[in-house]
Amino acid sequence: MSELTAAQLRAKKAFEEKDLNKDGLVTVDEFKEAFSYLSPERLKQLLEVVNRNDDNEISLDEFLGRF
Ligand SMILES: [Ca+2]
Ligand SMILES: [Ca+2]
Repeated sequence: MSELTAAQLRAKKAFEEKDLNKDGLVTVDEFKEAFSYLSPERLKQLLEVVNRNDDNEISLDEFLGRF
């Protein structure tokens, strides 16, 4: 991976906080846990944007792609 910008580094930190079991992937369940304050519809929309390859996990690359 190329050099990360400051914003990406912050995002990486946020990603690692959401990755509860520290396996390097944020599963849909972990994602829902992290964004439990969002409504179910909003969560679903956000997931569709972030999880671009439509598996049930969000990789760091997918997460950083948002920034
Ligand atoms: Ca995980
Ligand atoms: Ca994915």
